[in-house]
Formats: sequence, structure tokens, C-alpha cells
Amino acid sequence: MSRLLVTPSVILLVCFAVSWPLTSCTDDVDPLQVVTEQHSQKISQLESLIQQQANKMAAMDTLIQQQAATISGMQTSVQTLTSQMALQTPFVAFDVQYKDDPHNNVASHDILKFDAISMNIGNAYTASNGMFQAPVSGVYLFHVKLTPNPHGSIYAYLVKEGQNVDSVNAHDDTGNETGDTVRILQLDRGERVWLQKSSGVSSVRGWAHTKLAGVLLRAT
Ligand SMILES: [Ca+2]
Repeated sequence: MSRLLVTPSVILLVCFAVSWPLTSCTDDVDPLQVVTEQHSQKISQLESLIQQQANKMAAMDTLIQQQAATISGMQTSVQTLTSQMALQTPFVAFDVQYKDDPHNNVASHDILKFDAISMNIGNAYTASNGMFQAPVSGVYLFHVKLTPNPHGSIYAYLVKEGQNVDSVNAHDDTGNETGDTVRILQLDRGERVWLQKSSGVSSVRGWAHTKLAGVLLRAT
């Protein structure tokens, strides 16, 4: 067996061999530090992203508040319009006369049942009974025109639910005389108005010489 000679040169060689890897390690980048730096960068990126998202959310909060204020204003407008619509007067108007001229056989106390309906918006006038019936409570304006056959005399009443509220008459001395009246009545919903002959000749002029018309001025 050969004996290993531990000489100074051998010791030096061994020390160099052992220490070489250690000294070379001190010059390399530490992997843990690399990972730490990568994580640090990622955390910074995430923090930046979170800040951006926070800014966006703050902007959205502001936008939502603005939208909420807008919606609140619109709700107020809708409520105002709804209230106005509830008070808005519906469209009711009628204008009726006789088809034939002259129109005969109008007996005393007869309700004049006009059969030529030139307008009946709201269908509040019924030709079969000659009555206007208020579809809503309100203030209504009525116009009556009454023309007897030439040289006759005729009297009639505007009647509201059995009560005379206005009169119209014509005494035709010249052959072309007409009686007429305008009356404004406040009616409850469902109340009826009609034109009823009182006395006089049984023949009246047709066309627009004898007519009844009415219009709702305002619902109440
Ligand atoms: Ca006269």
C-alpha cells in the first residue's frame, strides 16, 4: 500500500478544490432573491391594478349617484304627469239634428230624438232616446236651436234629470225665425240632459235649423 504524503502542496491543492465551488457561488445570483424580486414586481403590478380598479369603482360610484339623481328626477316628472293626466279633461262632444226637413209628428212633451249624428265623440248622446248622458262629472256647454215650420210657434225646454234648466221658443211671424239658447251646466257623472217639447206646432224644420249640441268644457 502506498502511503499518501501529506505535504503542504497537497494541503493547498485540497483546500483549493474544496473552496472553489464556494467562492464561485458568491458571484452567482441568489435564486431566492430572484423569486423574491419577481414576487415583489408582481405585487407591485397587482397593487397598481387594484388601485386602477379602485379608481374605476369610485368613478362608477359617482356615475351611479348621478344616474340615481336622474332617475329620481324622472320619477318626480312621471308622478307630475300622471297627476296632470288624471285631471286632464276627456274629449266629449256631440252635435245632432234631424235627417228629414221638415220633421213631423213632434208631440207636446216629446223628447226630441235627433237622428242625424254629425258628431258624437265619447258616445254620450243616444239617438234612440234623445238623451245625452255625462260620461264624467264636469262642466258642460249645451247649444239648442229650434225652428218651427213656417208661421208656427213652438216651445221647448232643456231638461236635466227631469228638471227644466233652460227654455227655447220661436214664434215665426216672418217665415224664417229661430229660437236658440246656450246653457252651461255642471253635471255629475251619469246625469242626463235632453231637449223636450212643451207645446206648439208638431212640425219643425230639419237640417241645422233644429239641433242640439254639447261639449265637455272641463272635468271636475
Ligand atoms: Ca217672431
